[in-house]
Amino acid sequence: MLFFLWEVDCIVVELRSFIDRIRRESPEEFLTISREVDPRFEITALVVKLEQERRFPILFFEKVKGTKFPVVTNVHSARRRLASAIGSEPRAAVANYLRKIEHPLQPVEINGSAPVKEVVLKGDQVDLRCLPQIVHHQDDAGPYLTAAITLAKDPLSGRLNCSFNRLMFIDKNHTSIHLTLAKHLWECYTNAEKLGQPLQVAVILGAHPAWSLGALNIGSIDEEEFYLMGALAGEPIEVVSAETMDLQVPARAEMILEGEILPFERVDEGPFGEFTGYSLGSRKREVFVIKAITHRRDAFLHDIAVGHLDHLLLSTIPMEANLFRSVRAMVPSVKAVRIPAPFTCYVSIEKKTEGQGKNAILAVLGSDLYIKHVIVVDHDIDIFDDQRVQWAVGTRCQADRDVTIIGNVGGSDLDPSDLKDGVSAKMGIDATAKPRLDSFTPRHRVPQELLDHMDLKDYVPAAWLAKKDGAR
Ligand SMILES: Cc1cc2nc3c(=O)[nH]c(=O)nc-3n(C[C@H](O)[C@H](O)[C@H](O)COP(=O)(O)O)c2cc1C
Ligand SMILES: [Mn+2]
Repeated sequence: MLFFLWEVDCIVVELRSFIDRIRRESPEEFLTISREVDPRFEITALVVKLEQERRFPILFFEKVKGTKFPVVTNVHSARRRLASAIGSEPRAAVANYLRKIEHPLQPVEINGSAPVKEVVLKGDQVDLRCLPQIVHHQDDAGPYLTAAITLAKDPLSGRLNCSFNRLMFIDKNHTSIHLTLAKHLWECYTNAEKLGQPLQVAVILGAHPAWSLGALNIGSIDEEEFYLMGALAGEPIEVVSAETMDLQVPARAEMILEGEILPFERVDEGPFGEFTGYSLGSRKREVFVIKAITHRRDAFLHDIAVGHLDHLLLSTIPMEANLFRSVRAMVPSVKAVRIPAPFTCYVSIEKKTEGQGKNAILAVLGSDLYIKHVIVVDHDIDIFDDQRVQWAVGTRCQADRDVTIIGNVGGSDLDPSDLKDGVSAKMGIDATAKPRLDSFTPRHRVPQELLDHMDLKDYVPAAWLAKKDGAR
C-alpha cells in the first residue's frame, strides 16, 4: 500500500515533521500498522514483541478500536533518533544538550491560524473518551495518557514550568495527575492550593522530541523549560493563546488539554506499570478537570511506552546532562556520567586531588531527587561497560572507608523498595583508586612494544585463526 502520512513542511519544528523525516531518511525506523488494534495492551504488546527482536521502530497505528485518532508510539526508543532531534550525534548528545540550553529562546506568538486550533471543543463538547484509551500493562487500573507535558504558571512567581505527568482517565472531563512530591509542578500546585485556588494548566500532547527533552530538563524552578525547549529545537516555540486561560500554548502540538488541577481534591490512582519496571499499587493523587480540548483536524495521539526504551532513553539524557553539569562544578575533570538503571548513576573522573570521589558523590546526590546510588570510578574505566564498573568496585573500594550512606532523604515516590512514600536512603560508592590512580598498585600488563610487534600468524596456524566459532 502506498501510504502518505502527512503533507509536512520539514523545516517546521513539530512532532509530525520529525517523524516524517525519520520515515524518509531511515525507512527501517518507521512502521505503519494498518490493521485495527485494541488499545488495551495490543499497542504496548507490539512494542514488547519488537523489543524482544531488538527492533525499535517508531510505530504508527492507523486504526485503533473505539477512536478516530491514530496512535504514534516508540518515537524516542533509539538514542540516534533522539540525538538527531537536537542536531547531535548520539555520543555528543549530553554535551550538545548543555550547550544549547545555555541560550534559552523566547517563544514567538503566531498570527493567523494555528494547527492545534483547527478543532476547538469546549464545555459540554469535551469528552476524553473520544481519545484512544490505551491500557499499557496488565495490572494497570485503566487507560492512561503517558506522553503528556504539563505547562503551568507558578501562582507566586508567575514563572512557567513544564514537566511530563501521566494522566489516568476518570470520566469525560476528569483525569488524575501524578505530581512527584517536591518537584516543580507539585510546588506550583501547593502554592495554588495554599491560596485556595485551582492551578491552571495546559497539557501538551504531540511534542517534537527536542521539546520533550527540554521539558525534562532538571534545574532550578526559576529555569523555565518552555524557553529551553525552543533552544534545543533550534527554533523558538510558536505559541497561541489558550481558549480558557491566561497561558500561551504551542501552536504546532497535536492536541492541547486545557484545565485545572483542583485544590484539596484527591482520587484513587493506579496500580500502574512504572518506569521502574514494577507495577505499583493504588495511591491518592490530584485531580485534573478539562475545560477545553483543541487539536489538529488530522491529529494523532502520541503515546510513550512506559518503562520501555521509549521512556527511559528520553528521561536519561536530560538527567545525565544535569548531573554532568553539577559534577563538573565540583570536579572540573569529570569525564562521563551515565544512568544505567533506575535510581543509579555512574560517574568517571580524572581524580587530581584526594577526596574528589566523594565530592562527585555529593554533587550527584545534591542535584537529582531520583538518584539514590552513585558509583564513582577513575577515568580509565569505561562506564558504559557495567562489568568494568563492578571490577573497579571490587578492586578499588573498601566499604568502611569508601561507602557513604545518608538516610531519610527525599527521593522518588515510585521506588518499590522504600518504606515510606518518597523517603529514601542514598548511597555513594567511591570506587576510585586511593589515594590516586597513578600511585595505586599497577594493573598487570605485558610490554606494549611486544604486543605491537606480535603477529599471531607467526605463532598459530592460519586455519585456526580463520575459525570464527566458539572453539577459538
Ligand atoms: C514519559 C514520562 C512520564 C513521566 N511521568 C511523570 C509523572 O507522572 N509524574 C511526575 O512527577 N514526573 C513524571 N515524569 C518525570 C518528570 O517529568 C521529570 O522529573 C521532570 O523533569 C520534572 O519537572 P520539574 O523539574 O519541572 O519538576 C515523567 C517523565 C517521563 C519521561
Ligand atoms: Mn521545572
